[in-house]
Amino acid sequence: MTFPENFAWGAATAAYQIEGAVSEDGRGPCVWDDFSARPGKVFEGHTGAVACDHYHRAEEDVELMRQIGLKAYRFSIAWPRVLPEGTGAVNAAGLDFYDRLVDRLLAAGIEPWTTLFHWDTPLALHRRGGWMNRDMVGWFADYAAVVAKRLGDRVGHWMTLNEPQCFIAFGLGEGVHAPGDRMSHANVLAAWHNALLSHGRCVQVLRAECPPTARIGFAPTASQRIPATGSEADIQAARRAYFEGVGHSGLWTPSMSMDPVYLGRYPTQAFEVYGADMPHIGEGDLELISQPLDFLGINCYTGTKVRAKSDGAWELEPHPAGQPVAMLPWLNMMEDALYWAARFLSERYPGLPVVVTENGFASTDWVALDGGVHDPARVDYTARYLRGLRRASAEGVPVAGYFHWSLMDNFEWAEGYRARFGLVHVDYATQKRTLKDSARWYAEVIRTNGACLPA
Ligand code: IFM
Repeated sequence: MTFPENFAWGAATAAYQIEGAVSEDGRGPCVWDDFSARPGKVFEGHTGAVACDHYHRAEEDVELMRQIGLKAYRFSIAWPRVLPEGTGAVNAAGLDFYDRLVDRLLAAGIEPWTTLFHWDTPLALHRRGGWMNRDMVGWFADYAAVVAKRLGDRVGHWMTLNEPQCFIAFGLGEGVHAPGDRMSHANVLAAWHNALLSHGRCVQVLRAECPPTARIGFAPTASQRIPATGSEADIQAARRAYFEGVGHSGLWTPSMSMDPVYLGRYPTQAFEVYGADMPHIGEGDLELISQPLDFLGINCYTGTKVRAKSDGAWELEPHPAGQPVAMLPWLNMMEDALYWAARFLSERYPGLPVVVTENGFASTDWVALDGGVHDPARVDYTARYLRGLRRASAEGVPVAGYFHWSLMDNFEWAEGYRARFGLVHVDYATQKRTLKDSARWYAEVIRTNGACLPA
């Protein structure tokens, strides 16, 4: 059994996590430069100042992608590298960097999939209110236009925002990500609404600036819900928990991001649960947010099982003792997560190809005495998840792509460099790259279009 023809086998990264060179060639500061410089915010004071030095090593990194046989590479553009102040003057050197990257990818036969925003809000805009300021909608649109005018002739796939759940809920509500604010729920929801409006306006700009063949989506994440058993009652319980569980997992409920975007409305449960904290929804807001998209992106890592209760309600099932887990405690190995995510999402938002815009596993890999990097847990985790995705495809869910997070080990936000997600190991002292066993295994998965995965 294989994946569909022309399946986009890829890997993903984000600018702040790999580029480094934060003060070079005119790049302006972003909220993560500021946050990571504050004591106690990031594990052992790590920052993205150097990261994987990808800014200087892009050529070598594209060569690694070619060796793995990637068909597609998802990367993000650093807004403050293109517009150091967030608005106004364009930094030509910053834009040139991405221009060269796109050309290198195309020369290597790898399709560029570009994300416009993966959390590196320009500090200058944060000081003007950032995502709390509705002007962000226009600022983001202007930035998107600059990038699209330059790259739109060669980039075929675009994503507006990556995981608004993290830069809004973690960044503005819980304070554990940049900019580190702890605002009221009402403020967080107002910023959420501004982020969704920015997404919608950005789609309009991309449609205007790019050829009609451009494929546009976004990359939210969600708490996946997995039926505890194959019974119809548990499947229905998981489906309800997934979309109606607003409040139980806040903005992580997929309907909070995807209903406005794909259906042009917030879920009714949001009004019931959040009441007066719901953002002001202006005339035309939901029309703007729900611009038609071309693919249904989802970042999917883990999940929780759900069981139907005898009274017709549903309950989340605690993970059993001994549950397989990655080195980050939130990352439980839930092998059916991709199957159920693809199935539930395409039921609720039909008609769009499903693209797994991120999925991956965190470990503490090192270079072994034999010179290799042996990461059997990543291979096993990924095989199980991909098997689920292949099953969804076999049952008729239109799956169109999979992007492994990540191409290489990188700056894992508040966790610093201790969690390694890469297919490629990075020695941060020397910047030496080593293909892990998982990279060689993934190369075979790509080569066989998934046929080599266990049944
Ligand atoms: O590293 C992050 C990425 O930036 C967004 N999605 C989840 C990944 C792993 O935590």
